[in-house]
Amino acid sequence: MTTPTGPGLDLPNGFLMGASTSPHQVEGNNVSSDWWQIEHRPGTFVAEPSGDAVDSFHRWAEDMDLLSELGFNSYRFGIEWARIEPERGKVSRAAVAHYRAMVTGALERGLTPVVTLHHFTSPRWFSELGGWLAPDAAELFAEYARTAAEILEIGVRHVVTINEPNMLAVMHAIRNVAAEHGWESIAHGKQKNAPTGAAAIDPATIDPDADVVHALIEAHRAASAVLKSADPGLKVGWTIANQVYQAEPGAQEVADAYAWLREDIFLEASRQDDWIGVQVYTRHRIGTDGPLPLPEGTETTLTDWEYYPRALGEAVRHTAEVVGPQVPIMITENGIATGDDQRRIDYTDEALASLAAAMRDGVEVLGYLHWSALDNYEWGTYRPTFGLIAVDRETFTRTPKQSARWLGALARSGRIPERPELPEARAASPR
Ligand code: GCO
Repeated sequence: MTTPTGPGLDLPNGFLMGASTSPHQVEGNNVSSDWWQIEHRPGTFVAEPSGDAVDSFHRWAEDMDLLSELGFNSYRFGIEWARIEPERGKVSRAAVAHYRAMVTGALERGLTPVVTLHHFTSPRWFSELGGWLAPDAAELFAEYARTAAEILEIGVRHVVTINEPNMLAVMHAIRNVAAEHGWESIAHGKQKNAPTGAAAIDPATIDPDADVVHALIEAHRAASAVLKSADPGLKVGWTIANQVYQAEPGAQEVADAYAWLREDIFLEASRQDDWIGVQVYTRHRIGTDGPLPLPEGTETTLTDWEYYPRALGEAVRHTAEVVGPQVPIMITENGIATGDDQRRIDYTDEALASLAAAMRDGVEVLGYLHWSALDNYEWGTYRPTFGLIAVDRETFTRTPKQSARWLGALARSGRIPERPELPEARAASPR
């Protein structure tokens, strides 16, 4: 694989280039989690249960070998709370040992671990207590963080407390609406249709649950305090789903109000963190009546999102604007669900060019972790393939795609592409 040519931005020393996964989506058999329960509940809306996923619980070393050999220097993976604490107060020492081995394995392969403590799934017992709305949710999560500190202490520098709290808040609100209609609860904001012919619940039309928003911020703060007291050198943050809300003419106020509970309140809550994760895929245009449908003929991906690579640069710029320059940014998820791997390269090339322009304009970025390392379980279905590496779900054989080699070569080169010809690419200003 030749190093991608053309103009490019030399990356800062220590810039992390790699890929991300999450436990429930890749490990398999997460049987003590609330998601597993939802997947197997009679009449569930979930099209496909996660099952074995891609068996990364057993094959994580192989995953890390591939990422290292491809040229990456970082891997974001998660610790599964439901494995660490399958019953309230009962810590599995075997699970702690398992994740300590993963941290050591990453470090031994030259992969800087970025570790997520909560990635949409919770222990069933926690959800049965009311989840994030349980009276002692923040304390329960902080206690889990205290246990997780035993894993992080052997060499993790960057930890994510909660993945996409803003999506969690939307999911709670959607469950409330589904419950009002007597529908199976919709467990993930990306499930567009309520079950059995009921009217579609479109996440874009549901406001996040404000009580959950505040509970998540409290839980993040409580866990951060525990982690920092366990290891003051730990860099603690969380990852926010950036939807790149673009106001149509005359709709700025509507767009700002729409973005507040869905994104900006979480960005503002990050101003005292060590870093913030940006997770972005596409944009959403907001008109005076709210979110606008995609115009006929818009190119979309396997998740029905608009193909819009420059969302990356726009999300980074917005995050920096709201959070402030004192909190560096890490891209912890960016990618595309597609069966056309060349389109994945096209998308990522343009996305990175928009990132380079933002970095040229002074935004401090710590790294770029692509979603996802592996084709995996996309919350109810295996159809949307985000992976740089394909996985045979019978044999679990891993096969790196051309995009994996292309991005790995970029990682090795220490440069990301610049595309001055792109309409929004900003003039390369001296840093
Ligand atoms: C999310 C999660 C990931 C998804 C990815 C693609 O943002 O929903 O962090 O688990 O799989 O974003 O939808």
